[in-house]
Amino acid sequence: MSEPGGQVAVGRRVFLGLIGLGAAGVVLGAGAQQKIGRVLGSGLASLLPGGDRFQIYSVSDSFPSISPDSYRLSVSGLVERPVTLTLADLEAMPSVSLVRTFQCVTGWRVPGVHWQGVRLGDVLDAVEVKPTAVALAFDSYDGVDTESLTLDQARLPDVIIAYSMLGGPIASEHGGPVRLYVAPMFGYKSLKWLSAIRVVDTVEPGYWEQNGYPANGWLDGSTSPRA
Ligand SMILES: Nc1nc2c(c(=O)[nH]1)N[C@H]1C(S)=C(S)[C@@H](COP(=O)(O)O)O[C@H]1N2
Ligand SMILES: [Mo]
Repeated sequence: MSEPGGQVAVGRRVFLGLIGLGAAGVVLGAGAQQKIGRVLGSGLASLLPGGDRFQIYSVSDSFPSISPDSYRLSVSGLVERPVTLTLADLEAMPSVSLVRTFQCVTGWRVPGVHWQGVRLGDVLDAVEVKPTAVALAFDSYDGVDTESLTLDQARLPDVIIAYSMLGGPIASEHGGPVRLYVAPMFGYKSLKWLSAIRVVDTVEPGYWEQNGYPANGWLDGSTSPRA
């Protein structure tokens, strides 16, 4: 069904899980809801069986299946020492654990989710960000979704490159083996199947931002660059 680095086709049953979503919006107005509907309509969202009640999102019509051994994270751009990190490289760095409520902007939430990973700030320190850098642009192995953070946001202690979620390795459908977890912001900032971090000189609005979500997606509703 899947090979390392390959794509898993998502079946019709999963796609049909999208239908519950239209009624779920609570935070954004009708205009934004329509835009989001269009976004999700071109992809899928689903409630998969299991007790955690996460909805599995992918804006592409399939999702990547990446083996832990073949996983690579490229860190490049305005840095002194660009690197390509393996999962083992990440696991060898100091780790942080978080337990937080995960919140999608459409209204569903999952309390008490355990996460483990590496502070994004620690990775930035390791590659040495150049003085002209302002923001980060993130890419996904799905080839479609992208995200952004300002450097200040990226250095918050609860913004992590996660390799563990829900008490174990991150499942493929949740963006494993490695995803972003931006704890102080809504779920769309937590890019799955993280492939690359580019250090850039301007905020590049990500996929969801181009479709109506605020770039600064703080859980308290603030849309200012700072919390
Ligand atoms: N690559 C990728 N990352 C993504 C998304 C996506 O569609 N593709 N959806 C985002 C949204 S809107 C949410 S709420 C969370 C959902 O995480 P889950 O799919 O693990 O439940 O992933 C975020 N990261
Ligand atoms: Mo979301």
